[in-house]
Amino acid sequence: MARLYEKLPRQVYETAKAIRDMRIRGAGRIARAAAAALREAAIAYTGPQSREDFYSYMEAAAQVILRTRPTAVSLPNAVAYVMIRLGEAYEAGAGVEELRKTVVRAAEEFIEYSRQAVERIASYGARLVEHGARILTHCNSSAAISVIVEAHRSGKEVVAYATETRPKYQGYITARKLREAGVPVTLIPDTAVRRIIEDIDLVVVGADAVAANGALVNKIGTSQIALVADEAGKPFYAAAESYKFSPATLLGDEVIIEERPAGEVVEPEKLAEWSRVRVANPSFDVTPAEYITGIITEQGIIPPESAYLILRQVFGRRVHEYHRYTTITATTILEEY
Ligand code: RI2
Repeated sequence: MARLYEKLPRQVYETAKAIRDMRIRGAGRIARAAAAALREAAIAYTGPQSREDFYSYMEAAAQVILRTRPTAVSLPNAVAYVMIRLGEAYEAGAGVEELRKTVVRAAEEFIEYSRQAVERIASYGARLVEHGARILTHCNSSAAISVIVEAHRSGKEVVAYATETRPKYQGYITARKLREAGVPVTLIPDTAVRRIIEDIDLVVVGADAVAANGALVNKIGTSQIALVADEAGKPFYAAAESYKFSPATLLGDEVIIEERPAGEVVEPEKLAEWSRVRVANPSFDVTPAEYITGIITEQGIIPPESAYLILRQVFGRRVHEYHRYTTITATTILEEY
């Protein structure tokens, strides 16, 4: 495998590193970047004009992209979308040029689908929002932001609350984005959610993965917000494209929760001072279906219990093939290249 890795173009490693270091982040963006990296790899292929070589080269590229972050299932789903189509063309006997075109076409199809999915989510989600609504969001989700911005664009005079989202403060990005779109926004510490929940009409967050039982895996702190919303009787929605639903959970697997470096929680240059303290940095948590009012997908707004139906409809007979790519991500993370 090492020999094949050497032949991969630089862009593949750069994308993988950027995903791992969270310079490319957000489940949807990661997925689109993964598909784009596979497209670039296919275009850049200069190896022997043999179908077998091209196929193993693309498998190697897929592996590098997959071994970056384990939780957002949109990553293996995007890779699988492309690689399954490559596999089918390969089985049908296609030559290198045809295989290359198949990869480029599939990657572009996925990217286009993903963009349109976020637009549809914006439009479905905005219908849930009443005039003058006060909306709380957490972390930085382009799907959740799209709902808030679309409600604002349609003249509903919404206001937003964004949590800071320790430890990496992605809530700052959200607050700026909402402000740039003209939405009045209040930035709050994560710890202030229960204090301000009475001022909120609904919560809309994103998703890194949705399990077959309707549980939501999203940025750490999401489940606390869901509990607080439940206690206060406020609706709690997740905005999730269908490729954020986890086919592996149909087969009984759990979603792996990424543990990130301690240097994101305490100042990295002061890590030595903390050497006698274990610092935990789980990046995601799980919100059970019972705390979720609905999931806004590009196919409509569904109760969380219908996650199973979305999975059956989207992945159907290909569930085992998708599962293979999820397993690679889950078992082999954060390796150095
Ligand atoms: P969109 C992010 O993960 C957040 O947890 C966010 O809710 C989710 O991805 C979905 O984001 P991270 O990459 O796809 O910041 O909606 O760890 O943009």
